[in-house]
Amino acid sequence: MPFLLIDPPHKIWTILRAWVPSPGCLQLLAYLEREGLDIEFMDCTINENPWGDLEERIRREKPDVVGISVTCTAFIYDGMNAASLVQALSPQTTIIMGGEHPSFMAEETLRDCPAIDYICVGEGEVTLAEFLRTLEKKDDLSRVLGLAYLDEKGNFIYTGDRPFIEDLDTLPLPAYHLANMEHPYIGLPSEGKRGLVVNFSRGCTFDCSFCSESAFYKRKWRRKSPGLIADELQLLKEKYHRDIFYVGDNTFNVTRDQGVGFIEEMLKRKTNQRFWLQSRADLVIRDRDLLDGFREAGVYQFMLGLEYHKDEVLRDIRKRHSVDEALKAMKLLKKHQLMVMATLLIGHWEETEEDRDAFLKFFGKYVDHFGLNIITPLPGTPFFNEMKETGRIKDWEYRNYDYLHAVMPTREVDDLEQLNFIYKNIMRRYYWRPRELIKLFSRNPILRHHHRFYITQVAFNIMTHEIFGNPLWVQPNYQEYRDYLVERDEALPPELIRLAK
Ligand code: B12
Ligand code: SF4
Repeated sequence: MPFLLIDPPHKIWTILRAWVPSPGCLQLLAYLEREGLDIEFMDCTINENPWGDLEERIRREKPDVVGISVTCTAFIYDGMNAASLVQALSPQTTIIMGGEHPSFMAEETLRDCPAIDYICVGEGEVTLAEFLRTLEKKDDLSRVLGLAYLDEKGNFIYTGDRPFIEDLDTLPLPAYHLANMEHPYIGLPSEGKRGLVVNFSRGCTFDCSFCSESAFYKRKWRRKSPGLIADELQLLKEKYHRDIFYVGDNTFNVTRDQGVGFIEEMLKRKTNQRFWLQSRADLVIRDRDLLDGFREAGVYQFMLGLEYHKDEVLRDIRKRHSVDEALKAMKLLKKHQLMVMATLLIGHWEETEEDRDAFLKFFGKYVDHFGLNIITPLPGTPFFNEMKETGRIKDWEYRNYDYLHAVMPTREVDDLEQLNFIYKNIMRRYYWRPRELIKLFSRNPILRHHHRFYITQVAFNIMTHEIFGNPLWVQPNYQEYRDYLVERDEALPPELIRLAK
């Protein structure tokens, strides 16, 4: 029974212009392939004419089952539009959607978009394989754990939690052969020419209130063993010539042995690849004696979710480390010649102008890569529930839930546009300082490359947008679904108008 997995047309990450195949989709495909299922993949983000190409493929193949991946809340409408299009072109196709947002908001998603038949709630591999087999045999789908759907009477049905795969080493290597790895778009231009995003673990044992991954993986952490990680990296080097990676694991070194093993393997394999890892301040301090090893193994940067410069706020969002620890971790990384990327959150309820000045001063001193975000109540998180209850969420347009747009006011600033302006202003104040501009000529090639890319392309584009009204950058092949429908000269059913934005 032919199954087509779709990463629907959506915007790519405009801040770093990262254009990479979804690691979740590639892992899912590899599993299905090993199970002997008949699968194909379409990453619409690299198509020149994304909606038109999707239309053509569905018309041509009319697959029995289509899977749509929607990890980010901000892309849920794109996923719904893709489902509606598939249903309109091939009504007999069964449509299943998966990913973080639809898992958390299964009922809402099913009711908002009748074209979706099923939602896979949680981790996809085992559920999807079982779903496809059960569907083919026309057996009872209510017995497949991890599925959500509406029955004939419109009742919401959830079949129950699918247990997590205990050992991620049992998974095959991601199906890179099904992605168009040589496509000129695929890469991480801010990091280097042959960049990619990879994923070696799932979840995190901490419970920051705003974090959707910790909620999605129920505060559990599972990882691939260092040997298997090194096998994947070696394949990426030898077959696909990829040498610089953003390792998307929420927290790479939850346990110390993961770091030790990774260092050993990478030193042994000598693949000469570079890595940007994500971790936490307290874990960097714990593993301070491994930092030289990490550097020698190819790690050039740690991204730490340091969030804010005030302990009250860190306590409030359950960060479970202190500002002192954040400072210590940044200093340690610098001491060991590792770059510091900090992901930071502004837009807290009690935040004042003075706080923002202090924030910039505090982080401006050590950070090389300034990952500024606006705190966002991602559906599925404790923070979302709290904000919903207190009535603070002002913008319910999920497209804006990308950490770059304010969707909640602060006590002082009620106007969301004003908060968006404040966000851009902090970015501007950070990057246009002499200390940052000097980095354009840094002796560290990665830092130099990053700053040249970021300042001359991203920051410059934002500045000319604000001064002269030039359009903000979006990938050249991006098309709004609404525009595609206009191109097709087709009116949208009224119930879908909200989605077609
Ligand atoms: C890789 C990644 C990226 C890549 C995207 C690559 C791509 N083509 O999608 C890059 C770096 C470009 C990126 C950018 C952004 N990202 Co990002 N990213 C991640 C990251 C680090 C890893 C995702 C991953 O590989 N997970 C592991 C796999 C195994 O899990 P998975 O993808 O969820 O897939 C599983 C299930 O969901 C399910 N499943 C998924 N799809 C389907 C489909 C079907 C049919 C079925 C049955 C099942 C199924 O099965 C899969 C296997 O078990 C996560 C954080 C994290 N560690 O999870 C953030 C994360 C997904 N990103 C996030 C966000 C917000 C963004 C951005 C919008 C901006 C930003 N501020 O970061 C941008 C734009 C997104 C984009 N696609 O361009 C958020 C999303 C939160 C939310 N609820 O909205 C996350 C969770 C991080 C976070 N909390 O901030 N990102
Ligand atoms: S440490 Fe990072 S990944 Fe873990 S719960 Fe907090 S924000 Fe999420």
